[in-house]
Amino acid sequence: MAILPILEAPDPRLRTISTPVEAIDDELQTLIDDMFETMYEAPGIGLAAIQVGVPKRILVIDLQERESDEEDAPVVRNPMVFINPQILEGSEQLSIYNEGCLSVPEQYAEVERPATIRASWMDREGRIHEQTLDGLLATCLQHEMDHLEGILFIDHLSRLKREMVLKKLQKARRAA
Ligand code: GNR
Ligand code: NI
Repeated sequence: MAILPILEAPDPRLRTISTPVEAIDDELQTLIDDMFETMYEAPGIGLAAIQVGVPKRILVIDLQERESDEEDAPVVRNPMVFINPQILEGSEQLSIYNEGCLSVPEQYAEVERPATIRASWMDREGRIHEQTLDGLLATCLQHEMDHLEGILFIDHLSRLKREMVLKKLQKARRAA
């Protein structure tokens, strides 16, 4: 297991269009394990392979939600792997979420996306899934799938807002 370095904007590698996975082999299993370790350590709720420099259509997601609404309730892990995911349908109804991205660290902005999606994907055993997703999982999967096309959440903002976020990111870096 290894924690991999996460690429950050404006790294041009984040603009790569990732290619489909052809075979699920040991090398891929190791990459998936490393992606989970990297995501949990960051910490984040999702990670696309391109964020660690691998242009393949692989995502890991774990919303790490609390068992109850109590502030100190234990967090439950529910690791999900999405290989070659597809969105088959998106609802007309949209939902707004204050999104962040490990590749745009500590910057947040509201993004509007379909509230419910029908998606298909392969898991790490190569089993095919097709499910209707909503809530944070639907938002997160759409955010991760954008990474596969070289798209960042800031691309959904107005040019003015996007440039403000990128400026703040540069400023935070200079201060670090
Ligand atoms: O950790 C993350 N949080 C998050 C919050 C709202 C919407 C999307 C996300 S994904 C992000 C991790 C990340 O950058 N994945 O690509
Ligand atoms: Ni992201």
